[in-house]
Amino acid sequence: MKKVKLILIGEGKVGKTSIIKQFVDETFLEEYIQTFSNDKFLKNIEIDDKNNTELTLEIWDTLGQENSRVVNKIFMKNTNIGLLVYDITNQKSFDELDEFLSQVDEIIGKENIVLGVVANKSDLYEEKVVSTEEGEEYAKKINALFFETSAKDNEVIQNLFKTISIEYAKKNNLININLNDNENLDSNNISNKKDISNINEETNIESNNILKPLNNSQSFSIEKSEINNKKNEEEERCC
Ligand SMILES: Nc1nc2c(ncn2[C@@H]2O[C@H](COP(=O)(O)OP(=O)(O)O)[C@@H](O)[C@H]2O)c(=O)[nH]1
Ligand SMILES: [Mg+2]
Repeated sequence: MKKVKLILIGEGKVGKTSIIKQFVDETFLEEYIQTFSNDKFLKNIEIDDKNNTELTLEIWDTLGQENSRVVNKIFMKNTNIGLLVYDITNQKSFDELDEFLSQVDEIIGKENIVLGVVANKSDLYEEKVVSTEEGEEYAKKINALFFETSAKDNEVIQNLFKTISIEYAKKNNLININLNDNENLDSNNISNKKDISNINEETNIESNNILKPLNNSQSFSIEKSEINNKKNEEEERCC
């Protein structure tokens, strides 16, 4: 099976280890445990349900030395998929993504990697300082997909890994997705945008969360009304 190297990059404490843990073990830890070992996690992911096509994701977690260029050089080598993670309650973590991106560009070359921008801790919406629009705009600028996630609540985590893997597979011609058989579309003529939106719809249906692609169907977040509903439910329960 094809092995694909995926790395999570971003400031310390934005939730990189938590995102991996939620995806791999479906667990979440409240307390912060600094990552000391350069852990690698393997997980198979289905990218084409109809043809049972799978990839093996080799997910690399940082050493907890996110700002060391020397460490990052080894860490980033031969990466296929890069997730730039920030914390929506921490402006600095968002502002620093550009520095991480420039390292990616230096070491791998932006054009050789599939990129995602991940706005984590969406459950802390009341303390949000980086707006969804800012995150989306940045993702668009650097040609990356955008995801708003909560490792704590397992929101958009499964969708994140699946969508980015499909994007990788498409860019590397590993799959030829033609979801609407009736339209008899020539896959070579499908515009990138249309193709991606179809995939997003499919992934959304499978997910337990209510997910709506935002602009151009290239980004994912929980609908605001869904968050408000949750808030109301909590308020009803508590008082
Ligand atoms: N509320 C909330 N806290 C989170 C979330 N993700 C991570 N955390 C917390 O943020 C802290 C740092 O997380 P960690 O995964 O260790 O960050 P890393 O340094 O980027 O690997 C820990 O205390 C986590 O419990 C999230 O989605 N929501
Ligand atoms: Mg960590």
